[in-house]
Amino acid sequence: MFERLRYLTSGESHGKALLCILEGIPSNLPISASDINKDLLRRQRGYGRGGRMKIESDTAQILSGVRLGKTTGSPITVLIENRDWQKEMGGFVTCPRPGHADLAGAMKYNTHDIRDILERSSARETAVRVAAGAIAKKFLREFNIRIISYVVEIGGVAAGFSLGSQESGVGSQESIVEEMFERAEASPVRCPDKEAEKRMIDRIDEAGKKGDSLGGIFEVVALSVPVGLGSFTQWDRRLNARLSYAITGIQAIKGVEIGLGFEMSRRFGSEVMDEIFYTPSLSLPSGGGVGFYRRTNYAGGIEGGISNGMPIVLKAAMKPIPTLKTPLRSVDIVSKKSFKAHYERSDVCAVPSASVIGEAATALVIADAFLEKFGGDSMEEVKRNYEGYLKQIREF
Ligand code: EPS
Repeated sequence: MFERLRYLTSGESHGKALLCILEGIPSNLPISASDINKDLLRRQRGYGRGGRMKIESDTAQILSGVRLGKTTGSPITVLIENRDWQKEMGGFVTCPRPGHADLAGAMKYNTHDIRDILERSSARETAVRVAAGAIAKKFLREFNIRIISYVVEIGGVAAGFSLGSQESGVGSQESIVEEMFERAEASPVRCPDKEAEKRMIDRIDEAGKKGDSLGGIFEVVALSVPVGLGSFTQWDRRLNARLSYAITGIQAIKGVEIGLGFEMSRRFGSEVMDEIFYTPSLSLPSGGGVGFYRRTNYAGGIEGGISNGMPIVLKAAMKPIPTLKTPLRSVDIVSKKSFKAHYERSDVCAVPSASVIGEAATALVIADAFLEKFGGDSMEEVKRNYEGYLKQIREF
């Protein structure tokens, strides 16, 4: 799936630290810990998070691959310390939570201490994935590509819009997205629709009072992606497949839609294809599709597994967090006796955080596909290759 970028994470939720090694970022990209910390903070915010987020204040330490404020081309190592770490990561756990990795994980790894499983299956790991994503975003920004997100639904409360379901055309989509993103950044639930925001907060409060949890849907948009990333030539080269893989690799994500997604299947073909137009003087911000344009973006910026120069739009559905204060029936793995799973500390809703993680997963895929197409060892080389391609597209 990943052709030019590789990354691995390690670390446990209550272990000493989380760590990530990202390989394949070219040399001479300016990067600092503060570029990463901005996104770490955005991931930690959000209405509905539990007590843990008051304890942690995630900060990145860059351990390798950066010298004098610039990447060297060597693997980049990022470390985030856990404040809430404990020797041996806390006590023995024998009660599996329904919906979590606990029982299947314990059986698979042959342990009767579920702590061995839950410490790594926890979504705490996403902190360091967001760090890797922040570096990918910084790389993409050099080519004016931006990856943004916002929340469109929480616990069945939907915002009054979703770009993936809209019929707006080319230039207007970019400006709509920028405006929605600004409003999302100022919203405690990362929702640009003020009226829906209030109802989402009420719904989270209602769930919190009941000791329950909520999921939701977020949208990620990649702006100014050039035409030509990904390929139809093989199933695993398709950009939509690569994005879906990375997004469903995020803890608790249960579904992905590209563009109009499932809704496409309910309409006539003539209603969901993006018609093609041509104006010689037109130059899109992405440099992609120069002259050619579409007035709609049902495809979500990908046709035949290839970016088509329109904004890439995807939606992801997150299930409610399985760690609940509400007792649920389960069975102790040592005594084999029934009990009711019950936990004191938990998040009620982490959809706003998940949307920031979705940005990171998307950025890593797009940076990888970009490097696959315009690869080089230094930023200067990648830029030269990219400019040569833009010239070819302009003359097409
Ligand atoms: C998580 C459970 C909670 C969350 C945690 C993910 O942690 P704890 O069990 O320590 O209260 O707060 O999320 C994070 C720590 C984070 O950084 O997002 C889980 O079980 O997945």
